[in-house]
Amino acid sequence: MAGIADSAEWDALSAHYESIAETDLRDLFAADPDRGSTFVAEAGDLYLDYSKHRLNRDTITLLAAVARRAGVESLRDAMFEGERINVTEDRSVLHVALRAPRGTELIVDGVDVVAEVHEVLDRMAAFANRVRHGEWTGHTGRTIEAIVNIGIGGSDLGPRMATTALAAFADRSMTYRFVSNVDGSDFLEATRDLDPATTLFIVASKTFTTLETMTNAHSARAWSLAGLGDESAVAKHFVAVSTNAEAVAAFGIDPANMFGFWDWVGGRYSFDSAIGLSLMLAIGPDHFDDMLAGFHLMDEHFRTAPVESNLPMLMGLIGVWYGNCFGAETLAVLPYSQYLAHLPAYLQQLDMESNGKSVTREGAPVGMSTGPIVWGQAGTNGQHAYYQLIHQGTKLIPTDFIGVARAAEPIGDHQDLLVANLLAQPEALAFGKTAAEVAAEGIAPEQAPHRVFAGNHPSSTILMPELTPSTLGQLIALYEHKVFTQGAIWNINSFDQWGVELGKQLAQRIVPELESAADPAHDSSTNALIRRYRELRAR
Ligand code: G6Q
Repeated sequence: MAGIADSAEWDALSAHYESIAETDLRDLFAADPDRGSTFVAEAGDLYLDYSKHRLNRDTITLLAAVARRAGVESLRDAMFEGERINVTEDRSVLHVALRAPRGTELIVDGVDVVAEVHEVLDRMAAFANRVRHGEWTGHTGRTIEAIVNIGIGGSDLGPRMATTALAAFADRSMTYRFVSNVDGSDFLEATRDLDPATTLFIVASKTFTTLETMTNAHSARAWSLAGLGDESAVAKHFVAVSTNAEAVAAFGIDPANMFGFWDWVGGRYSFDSAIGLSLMLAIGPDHFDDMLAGFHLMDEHFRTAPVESNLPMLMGLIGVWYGNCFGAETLAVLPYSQYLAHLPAYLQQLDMESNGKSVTREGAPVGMSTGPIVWGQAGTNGQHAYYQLIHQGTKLIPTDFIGVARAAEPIGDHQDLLVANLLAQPEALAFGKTAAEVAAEGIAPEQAPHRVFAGNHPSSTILMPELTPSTLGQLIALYEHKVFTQGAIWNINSFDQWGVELGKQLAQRIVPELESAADPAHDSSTNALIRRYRELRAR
């Protein structure tokens, strides 16, 4: 299949780029005073302002033509119908089925996957309610006070991000911890102040073979048994989330306490499956349902809205515009909500693991720049650190600002101050400060070049009324489908992760070499590092 770059639609976009590339955001706003209220789109509770981008109506029309030519809509429909669009693993991609309403139907290989999803959700809800209501007790009969999720990557980042995001909805009488790193200090610090008699571990691993997770799970079991002294305690203090029932049973977890999911759920698309059990324990089944409804709302928007008003498609296309026409390399995601502190790390995996690919679905070189480097942290902290580079550096950094209108628990004027910063930054980035404006402030001429802000730095602003389970679901689905849109345009498989698999194998090869005294068998650098490590460890 010819790549999108070989199409007439791409040629038209490229020609248009040449004509608009030098146009400044100041010019665009001067030419169209209504721009701020017309270059906007809404879906559910999310309002997207994309007026501060270096584009006009023609750009959107041409980008939409590119999307149609690339077959974004047909690939989307294929995903929703359960086709095996994850071609390298020969799997369906059905995270949208995880939030399909009860009673709807999606038959894949003769099985109604929606019914299966709700069966697991019901089991999760029954379990979560027992723990939350104190009916599920530990080995000594005490109620559970701490939940520790052990998982990594897709089995960690989602529940970790969402448990922080929805802390205002959580049962505050329990403690929630997340252990992911194989560095023993992660486990030690997470459990240091916990009591084995009141701690429940969730071992979350799709494969139940991942080195980090299994190492932490075994340490957790040893920690529990050291405190409780009896193998039978495992059944009361460990549950599993996995697709590998055999390995779960071999670990000693009662299969009745295993919550399953399916090979058509990718790790980074899984926190609304059983992988979100820790989140459900925190916020309760009803709030979890509200979150799924939020996801579904955005799924339906993505499935039905025309490209030009489809939020995920617009965001995906704007990313393609900067990445492939302007040559931007990164995307900053800056949520102005402390509850969303883990969102950038979550989106890093979602985007970079999905679209960090260099060959097409057919295996040919992709021939164009693909997924961006995603980075950021919660505002306003970054303003006192790296925003300098966005404002006055030499790089083009498109930015997503994310804001929440109402605070979960308002105190004083914090929220207005937070939102004032959220609004001020995109404005300053877009419009900068000219030499004339600097001079008018009475700045000495030799200082002026340092005080000028070139402006013309593009950004989107996403606003939501409040951060709730539903709006979080909408936001995450928005980014999932944005990533999908871009992958479809580049014709890459956004649903495999062979680079991650490689990492899983490489370390396994070195482990025995660290233990042995034999000559290591790598390149000279790795060999020298292995020898140095052996030496340092022995000192
Ligand atoms: C996600 C990736 C990866 C995966 C982890 C954990 O899409 O595949 O981040 O989630 O490697 O894998 P397990 O759940 O199998 O332990």
